[in-house]
Amino acid sequence: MNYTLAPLPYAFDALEPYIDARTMEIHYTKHHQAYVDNLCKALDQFPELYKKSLEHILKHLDQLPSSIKTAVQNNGGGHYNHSLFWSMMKKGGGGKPKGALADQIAKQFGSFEAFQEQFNTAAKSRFGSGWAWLIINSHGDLEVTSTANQDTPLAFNGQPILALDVWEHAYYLKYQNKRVDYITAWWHVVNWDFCTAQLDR
Ligand code: MN3
Repeated sequence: MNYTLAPLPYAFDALEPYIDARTMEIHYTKHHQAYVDNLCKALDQFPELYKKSLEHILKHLDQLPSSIKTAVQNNGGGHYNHSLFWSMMKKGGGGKPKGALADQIAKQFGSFEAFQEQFNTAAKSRFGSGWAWLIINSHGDLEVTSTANQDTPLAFNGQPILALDVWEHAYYLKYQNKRVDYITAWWHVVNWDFCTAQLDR
């Protein structure tokens, strides 16, 4: 058992009123914890896999023993995605990125607003459960995309820059079926400093 739940970088109520404390508490202590536990349950059967990084494992899912592939894809992805997601938000976040990320967004999408619109569309139109992403794609360009369930951009060689969880568990208590309201509110807590630092990874 090698993976553990890292401390949340802020209090459950830090992202109020945009993301409510009860949702944060359940999302982190129940959902994220379950991904960690179930990832370990799968890897415990093949402990040598603990020597590989989670990123490596998620980039090479086809190399996994078939008996645990789906469990690792879902729960390893869940652990990886949520770890990023918590860090990509902060109290007093929002606004626009600065520096290198701002420049690259302007170059690639024309403007921050044009990028935001593409991202919103990806987040709104992801059917069912999944994630919206800004990634660096395999050509080294910024790209907006989305994934189903807990699939990660690592599987298609994408490096995450910004992520939004659009599973209902991320917003249903406060926003019910109004995913668009959740997306709109979430922009107020984006941690652009963390996202910008992802460019240099
Ligand atoms: Mn989630």
